[in-house]
Amino acid sequence: MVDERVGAVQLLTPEGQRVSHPEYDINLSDAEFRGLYRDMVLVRRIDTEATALQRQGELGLWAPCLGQEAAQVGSARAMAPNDFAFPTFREHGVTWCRGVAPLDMLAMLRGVSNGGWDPNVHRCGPYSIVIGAQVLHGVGYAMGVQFDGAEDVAVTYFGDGAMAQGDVNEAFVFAASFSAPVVFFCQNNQWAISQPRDRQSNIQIYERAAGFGFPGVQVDGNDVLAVMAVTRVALDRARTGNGPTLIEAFTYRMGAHTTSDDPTRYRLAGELETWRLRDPIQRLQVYLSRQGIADRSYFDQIEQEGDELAERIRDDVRAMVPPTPESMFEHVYAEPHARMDEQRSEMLEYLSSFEDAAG
Ligand SMILES: Cc1ncc(C[n+]2csc(CCOP(=O)(O)OP(=O)(O)O)c2C)c(N)n1
Ligand SMILES: [Mg+2]
Repeated sequence: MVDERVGAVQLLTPEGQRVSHPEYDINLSDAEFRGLYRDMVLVRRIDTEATALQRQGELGLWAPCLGQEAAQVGSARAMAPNDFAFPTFREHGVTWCRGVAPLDMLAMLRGVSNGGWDPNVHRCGPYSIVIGAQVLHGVGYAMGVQFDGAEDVAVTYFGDGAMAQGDVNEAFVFAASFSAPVVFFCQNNQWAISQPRDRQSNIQIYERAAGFGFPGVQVDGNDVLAVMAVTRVALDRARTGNGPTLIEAFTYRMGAHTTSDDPTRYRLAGELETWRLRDPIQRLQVYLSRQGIADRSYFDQIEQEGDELAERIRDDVRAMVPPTPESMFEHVYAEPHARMDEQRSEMLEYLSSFEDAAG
């Protein structure tokens, strides 16, 4: 198999060796380095805990982000507080960095919320299940920012499979034509459910940007430093009026597509083993140890924090209160709406007929 990462921006090798790149670099304080490590470990912990909770019947579904922590944390930590993220259903690392509480990430998948959090508070949209829809939302938002004369940037996330979606390509055309302040962040995790990446594009994903008239860059998506460096440049470019960039983060979905999927039906175990050696957390851990930025006691402390977080999630998820049936009408329109009032009354009347029957 051709190693498609040749040419991808890398600042940290899978062995944890720092390498230089002619165009990209990153300088972080020790605390910032440790922060990236902490983010990735805790995100992995939330993810594995949520997967376990689904298996125990506490969640309807979960889409694991296992293996994609560097792509998500590196890009989201590059964003300014006022920038706006538009995630898919797999971006738990992004929502974590935007300050969304882990319990709120689980709420929609437990069926107790229609979204989970207030997008305006976190500057982060809800999880989008409709493939590619949030890319249009991101571009629309970015065009709005432009009309307002503000300096915020939209970062819209999507997968390799979404590259084949009409919505995504239409969003690219608008962003290019209007020089919209948006960063297109594609996590090429090699699979769209059971469809391999090479079934979706005859050329590498980042190369597609050229046809739309904006730059595309491929980055080692398991290298949190490279991802952060590349995203910072793309954000700057957008913020200074130079339009969109397509970032292809070359990574791997180490888990199943969702908890409803069995990847052993369509991919070889050897592929997973290859990618285990490129684990995004391990390589940063090796680097931090070698540089004396963090030691065993720090790693143990984060492990402990993860255990406590997982325990809290387990307890709190079971205690989540299901919404009342009529709450489904609450966010359909921003303002009160006669049709909604009518439908709500109709439903309440219908439900009360059951109470009568039971009584
Ligand atoms: C418009 C639309 N079509 C199909 C689906 C079913 N579907 C869910 S995930 C998925 C594959 C997505 O692959 P990719 O974009 O690579 O993202 P990944 O799941 O790998 O993160 C598909 C086809 C959907 N949710 N929405
Ligand atoms: Mg994919």
